[in-house]
Amino acid sequence: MIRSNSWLVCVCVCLCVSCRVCDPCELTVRSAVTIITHEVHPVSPDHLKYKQPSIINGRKDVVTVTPWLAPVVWEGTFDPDLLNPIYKAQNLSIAASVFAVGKYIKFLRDFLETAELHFFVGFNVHIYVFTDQPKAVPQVKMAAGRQLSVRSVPSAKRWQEISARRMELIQELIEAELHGNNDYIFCLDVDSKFHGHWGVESLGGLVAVIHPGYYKDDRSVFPYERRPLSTAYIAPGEGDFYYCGGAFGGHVGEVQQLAKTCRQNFRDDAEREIEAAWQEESHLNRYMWINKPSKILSPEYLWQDFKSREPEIHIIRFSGVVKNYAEIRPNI
Ligand code: 5GW
Ligand code: MN
Repeated sequence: MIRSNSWLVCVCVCLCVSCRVCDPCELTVRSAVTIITHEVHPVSPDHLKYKQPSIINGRKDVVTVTPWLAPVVWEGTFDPDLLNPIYKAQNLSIAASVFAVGKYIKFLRDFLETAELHFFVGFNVHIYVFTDQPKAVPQVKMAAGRQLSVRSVPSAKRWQEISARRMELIQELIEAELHGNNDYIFCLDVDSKFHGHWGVESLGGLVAVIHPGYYKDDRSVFPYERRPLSTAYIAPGEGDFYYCGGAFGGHVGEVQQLAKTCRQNFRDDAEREIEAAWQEESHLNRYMWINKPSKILSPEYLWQDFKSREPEIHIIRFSGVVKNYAEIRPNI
């Protein structure tokens, strides 16, 4: 089936044999249907004017491609003058999910207001807010083509409950509403603000953001789940990068698969009375290790306000605010 937005979607039915291609614990949680998406080549409008690309000059202080040949997006690796017209012609819709439960509702206004200024400006954007306080959702003026929907969720006493339900609600949202209407989705933390451009350069099949806290570290010190009993287990000599739980996304079909797998793994762990070190972030890291992201976003896409600026960070696009944990978190 060829979709109007230039994606070719093949549905393959995989017959499971013990071929050792898949990790056994992934096999138990994956459905027999795998959706593979292939992005077809970008089509540029005729006679588009933009800066000449160079094949020898570019960022030399950072790695801009992974060993599996996925681009790593840093300032200076893409040209919005070229990308925007290409993606504009596709009339895309980008969804974003954000949870604002309990005291975290106070972060929502800044998140929404700054999203208006920086997040996919000029594109169709649909933000889905999941909250236990729908009446407290601030009225934020949104530009044409942008909309907000509010979804009620029950209050939760423990973060672990919220975390466990995030993947489930994202999966349900995609299955019930996004397929066919939205092309991409990003799942974002609410305790963050946009400070700079975040646009179509971030689009890809499966998109992960490098965590700002560990990007210079050896993988042996990444805070992956290290107990083999957990489905999120990654051994000390394994893994690629440490990815953020606070921002991830991609094509809706890919994110549906991710959410479904992480949710199931979370449940399998719960049955064995084990909770991964960083809950869904651990499961996300396990998923992204097996299912290599097709695009990686640099820590420009989720910095932390308390961190001092590093020389390779030329722009901060989205950043976590400093929070008073004692004030905002329910009893953990
Ligand atoms: C988070 C931690 C402990 C207890 C409660 C929460 C919590 C998270 C909450 O009470 N309400 C809520 O809406 N969240 C959602 O989960 C927010 O979207 C939040 O941005 C996201 C992740 O939690 P964070 O931001 O506290 O996690 P870190 O790792 O960014 O500090
Ligand atoms: Mn956060």
